[in-house]
Amino acid sequence: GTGKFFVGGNWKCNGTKDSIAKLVGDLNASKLEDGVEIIVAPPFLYISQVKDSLTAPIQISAQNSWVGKGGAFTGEISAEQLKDIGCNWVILGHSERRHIIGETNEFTGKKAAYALEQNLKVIACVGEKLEEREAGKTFDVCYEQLKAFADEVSSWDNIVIAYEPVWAIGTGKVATPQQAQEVHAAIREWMAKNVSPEAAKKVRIIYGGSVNGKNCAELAKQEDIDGFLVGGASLKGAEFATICNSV
Ligand code: G2H
Repeated sequence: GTGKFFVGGNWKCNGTKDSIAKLVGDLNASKLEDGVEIIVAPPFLYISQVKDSLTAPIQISAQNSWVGKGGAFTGEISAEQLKDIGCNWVILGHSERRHIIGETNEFTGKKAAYALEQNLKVIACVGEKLEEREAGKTFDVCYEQLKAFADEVSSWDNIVIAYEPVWAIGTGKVATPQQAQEVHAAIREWMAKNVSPEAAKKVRIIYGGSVNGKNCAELAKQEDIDGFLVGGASLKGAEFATICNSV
């Protein structure tokens, strides 16, 4: 992609007021290179705390948003509410939402379209499960998930694509740089054919799945890896800074 290298910290359902204060303190004290776009995604409850205490050049993302306008949707948070508290990004289609909560491709695509309409930027996640990889379906699964986004959104300008093979998530089993590059290149090709050559060139495709301070540099060298979405290692300020500075 032609945009800045992009690193996201997905804190998932982790943290307390105290542990988050410590993490933000560590991020504020870290040295982050210029020219990298960085976001962190705290649990909804702590977004305001993080926003009020973060002085490092890091933007804030939510980990999910409701598919439409707010109202009688118990337990949901709307895109409008995220904008209202100054949160400008949202992660959508994370595999934990797809495979644990049961969100479908279509529902996820609609969420992305709505969030973009509300001027949020979207980190759109795709990725295959282990049995899908073993059955040779990696590309097909990713293409189907991409198509569900493409069917709903009118522009990819404010979308970052995250490729996260499910077998590599939180397992310590990172994709090799070659495995990741192969899928990233395929995603870019799909974009060129099905969206536009311009969008394909421009879009940032980031890798997620057991990225850490040790494996990030090799992955970052791959031509089509434009950044990372980091889970476990983003809960440690110094290690997350190392990953942000890996390019
Ligand atoms: C993949 C990633 C962050 P982890 O889900 O989105 O998590 O780095 O813990 O594998």
